[in-house]
Amino acid sequence: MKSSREDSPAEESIKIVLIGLDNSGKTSILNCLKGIKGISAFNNPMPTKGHDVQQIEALNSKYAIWDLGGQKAYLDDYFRDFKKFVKGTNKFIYVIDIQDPKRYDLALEYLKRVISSIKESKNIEFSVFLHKFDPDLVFNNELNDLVINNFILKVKETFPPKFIYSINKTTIYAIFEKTKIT
Ligand SMILES: Nc1nc2c(ncn2[C@@H]2O[C@H](COP(=O)(O)OP(=O)(O)O)[C@@H](O)[C@H]2O)c(=O)[nH]1
Ligand SMILES: [Mg+2]
Repeated sequence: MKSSREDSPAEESIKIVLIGLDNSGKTSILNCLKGIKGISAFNNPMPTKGHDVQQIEALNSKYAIWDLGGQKAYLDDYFRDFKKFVKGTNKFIYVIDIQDPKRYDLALEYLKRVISSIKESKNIEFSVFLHKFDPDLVFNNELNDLVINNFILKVKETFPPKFIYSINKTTIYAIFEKTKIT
């Protein structure tokens, strides 16, 4: 869904782009940032169609947060016209559902495409959110420290040398907790 404000974003707002596979938690993160925590935890948000832009004001700064719906059809569209997302962007946040190891490889594949689409652009911060890292996360055969550490290695290998980025564990089941791990 396109927000009507998209066409006239405040010049001075900080542009953040949230991108990642569908169901990774982008819209929920955005809702938390907007202060409507809880709603997304109890109701499944509708999958985002296309992209949505929300304006948020916090700590005397204005933010324009672009939420790129992650369904395959849209992701492929984004790469056709990626300049639109890169233009004026201060920060990219790539969101990965840590609880979905079956789609780790797909998430890495898209991460690679995102990185190669923006690598020419200077001064864009880049964060990876290993999301749904809930406080009560239960480990099992498919999901455990070893699996996650291997995955983190693969995430790191996806970035070219000298590319500056951070990897963080995030969850909506805390007061938006973000722990920097690299
Ligand atoms: N366990 C858990 N579920 C989450 C978290 N964040 C979002 N979800 C759930 O993941 C699903 C997909 O979230 P959504 O925000 O629609 O993902 P999007 O497609 O990337 O926008 C929803 O059912 C959310 O309630 C989280 O931190 N932990
Ligand atoms: Mg969404």
